[in-house]
Amino acid sequence: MKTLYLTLHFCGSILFGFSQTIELQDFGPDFSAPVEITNAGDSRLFIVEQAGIIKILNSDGTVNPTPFLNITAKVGSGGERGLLGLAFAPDYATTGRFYVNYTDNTSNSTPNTIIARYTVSTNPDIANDNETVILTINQPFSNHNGGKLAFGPDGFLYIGTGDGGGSGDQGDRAQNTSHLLGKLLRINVSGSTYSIPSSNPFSGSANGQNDPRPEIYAIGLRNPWKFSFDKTNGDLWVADVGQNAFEEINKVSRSGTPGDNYGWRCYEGNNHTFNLSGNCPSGFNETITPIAEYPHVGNQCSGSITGGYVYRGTKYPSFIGKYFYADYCTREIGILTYTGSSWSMATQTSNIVDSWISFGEDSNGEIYIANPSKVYKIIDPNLSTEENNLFNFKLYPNPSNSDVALHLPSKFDIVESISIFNIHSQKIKSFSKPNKQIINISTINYKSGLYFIEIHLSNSSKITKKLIVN
Ligand SMILES: [Ca+2]
Ligand SMILES: [Ca+2]
Repeated sequence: MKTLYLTLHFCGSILFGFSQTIELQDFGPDFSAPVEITNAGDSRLFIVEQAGIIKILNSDGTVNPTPFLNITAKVGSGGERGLLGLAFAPDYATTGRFYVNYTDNTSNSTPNTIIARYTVSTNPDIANDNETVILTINQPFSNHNGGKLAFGPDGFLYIGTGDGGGSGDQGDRAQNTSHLLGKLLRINVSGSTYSIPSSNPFSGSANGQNDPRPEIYAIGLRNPWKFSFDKTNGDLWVADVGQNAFEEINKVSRSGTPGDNYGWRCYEGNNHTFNLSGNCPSGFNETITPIAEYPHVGNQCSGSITGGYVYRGTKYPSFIGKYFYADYCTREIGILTYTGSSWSMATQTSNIVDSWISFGEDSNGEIYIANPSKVYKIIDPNLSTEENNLFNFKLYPNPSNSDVALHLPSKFDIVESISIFNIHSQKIKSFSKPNKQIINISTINYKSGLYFIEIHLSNSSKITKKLIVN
């Protein structure tokens, strides 16, 4: 039984003056430390349990009795260790290949991070057991193991590594290009093992012990938990867990520029100096400036960000183009909303009940979130009731007799175009870049019935409103 779990109100955007409300819909049975949720291009969700099990959660909320994969015998789990990442190859439908990221069981304190390939069996719900190890990275400490895997729009496998751990990146690894730790790696796994994309920043490295590692794509990460690609435009969103002061969210267009420097351990967040000794660049302006940050408040577990996704689903128009994130420590869920020139941050500050570990996206772009034992679907409870209030766009009178007024927000320059469709999806009127806040539309020649008004915004989101003509 699906139950509505809790309601969060976001009162954030000054520009629009709207309040975004979300609800969490309990989805599926209990899980044991679900640390990743992803899909293979169909209706199933794959739930990664930290101990080393991948379960299939079907769209009806049932879980297959036999796990998709069980590698608990190889995985060392506990704290920040475990089976942490899962990504299906872009050509999974034909190759059956998928990739996992886990810490092995050789040591609790200095394990190895293993990136490995598996394949699906002839049964689409069960994987083969045989493993091909792609990459091994020794961990100097048990924590900060990164763990996220995702294929970029370029078809390459991106791997988020933490700085290896300890505290304060005492090994100064994140800025050291001869280490794979503290990096975003990018490799081509379309062959039998892996190869280096020629556009990687150190693709021509001799790859000796003190040379830059050619697998590196970007540097300066502390513990990216997690990163994702925008399904629509390929933007790369990286949430990096902070040390003592700031949590940060980075966005780079179209997966960024090879060699991007995210700043750690020199800087946290937006130009907060942490430690300028060692391998630092000459200034903060040589690093990626986060698009959002928030400070820690209090002492113990005062901030630990969990990065999510830009919503690109279809069910909840008011979510489109917004970035969802959460925090394991403050137990909040947050949303970044593009305001036309920057991203405004809004978080819930009360009545939050859980330590949010991971987000997930299904093949339709709907998004999910997990606490240590449950997976929830994020939904907009106002979808059916708020059609005349989304972002304060108002339509009146509705139903209309001879004309209707479309009342845009004061910053109407975010509107790219407005189109009116009849019930047969035929466009009967459209105009672009409105030059005034209130637009009067004559409906005198419209047949009686239902119409749809689509408003396209400059952040690529679309709002659809129903209009009834008498
Ligand atoms: Ca580590
Ligand atoms: Ca940073």
